[in-house]
Amino acid sequence: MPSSERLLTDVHVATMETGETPYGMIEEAVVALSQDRIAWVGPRDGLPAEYSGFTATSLGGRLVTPALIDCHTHIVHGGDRAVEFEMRLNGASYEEVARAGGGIVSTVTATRTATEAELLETALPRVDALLAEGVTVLEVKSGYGLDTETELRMLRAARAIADARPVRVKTSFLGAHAVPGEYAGRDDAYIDEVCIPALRAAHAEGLVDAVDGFCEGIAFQPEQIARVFDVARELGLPVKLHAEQLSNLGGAKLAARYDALSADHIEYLDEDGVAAMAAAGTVAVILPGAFYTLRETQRPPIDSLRAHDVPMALASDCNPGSSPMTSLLLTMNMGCTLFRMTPEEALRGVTTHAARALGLPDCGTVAAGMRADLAIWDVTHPAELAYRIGFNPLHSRYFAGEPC
Ligand code: DI6
Ligand code: FE
Repeated sequence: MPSSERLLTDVHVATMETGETPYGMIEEAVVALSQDRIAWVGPRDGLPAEYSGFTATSLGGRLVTPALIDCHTHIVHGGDRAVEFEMRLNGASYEEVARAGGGIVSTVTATRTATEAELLETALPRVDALLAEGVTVLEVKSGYGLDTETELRMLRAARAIADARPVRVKTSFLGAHAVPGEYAGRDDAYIDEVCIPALRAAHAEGLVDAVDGFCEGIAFQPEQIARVFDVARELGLPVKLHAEQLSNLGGAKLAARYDALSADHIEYLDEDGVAAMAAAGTVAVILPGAFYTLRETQRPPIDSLRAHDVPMALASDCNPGSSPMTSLLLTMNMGCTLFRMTPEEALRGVTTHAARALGLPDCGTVAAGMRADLAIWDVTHPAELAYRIGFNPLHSRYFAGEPC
């Protein structure tokens, strides 16, 4: 019998509130949930009388954290690129892979031929892998359609994830991801004739929560992204940007000029870009899965981001080409081991700062008034979440106040 008023007792809570204790930790705590919200959290001895009649569940000394948030994914797409991965490891050159129809083009072709139901069905096992590690909010991008019809179909499939599973979905329109074959050499025309009209159509259908782009030599130039961002601004949509992943085109600065929610990847970000992000309150989304898969060697400027107090989020970047990864726990481990983030930064990166990268004020910490989205873990210290490799200590998840 579901109860909408619950007490979680015998827990330690990493609230992720900033204050005196690392992780905002409260030992020997109680969390009171009312409907889909957190009503109260604090030390067991301080529980106000009004909550003492709530239905109590003892969690046996387990750790409670905010539920995890994956703030950058391309989880909806057709096909995969395992054969291309194998070809490359058997010595095929980039050209040979491309001639065999590999690369991003193969994912665009597979996505264009998939129905909405197929896009949903193939995304769900990947979504389930994330949920099994305590995720309750998932960002999903379009960007493998590159025509209006397919971009909208991807976004509809993304929205459908939230009907199929207990998870919240935030969508980002990524029409400016790559130039499709039929527009080769005519990237400006693609932006004007396809990307911007598709954005307007997707927005009119209520399918867009934010607008993203890929600012890179192999994708789009800052002035082309700016044209898309102008339309986002006109439509009242926040922006984010794949910036400085392979080179420095000043994408993060451009994003900051548009008060972007986030600039993502940013391996090649310079000090100027960091300062611009700090001034605009733009979150740095760190994506170690792509760094690892591409065997990149340039690391994102973590020390400089820290020095400028730029909030750092961590995300899976789940995509079939550069990050076929569906684990935020592994992402946290990679953030620590590859980039020297601390375990506390890593946990903040998939909770508080991930919420901020999505413009969500109602999740990412365990505090009164926030959504009752929680992860319960079989660990004694929160550093264990980032420390282990390939081990999932999730005990249970609460989504909108209900265990699941
Ligand atoms: N950056 C990436 O690493 C991926 N997209 C992006 O904007 C690559 C996408 C792919 O290869 O399918
Ligand atoms: Fe990405």
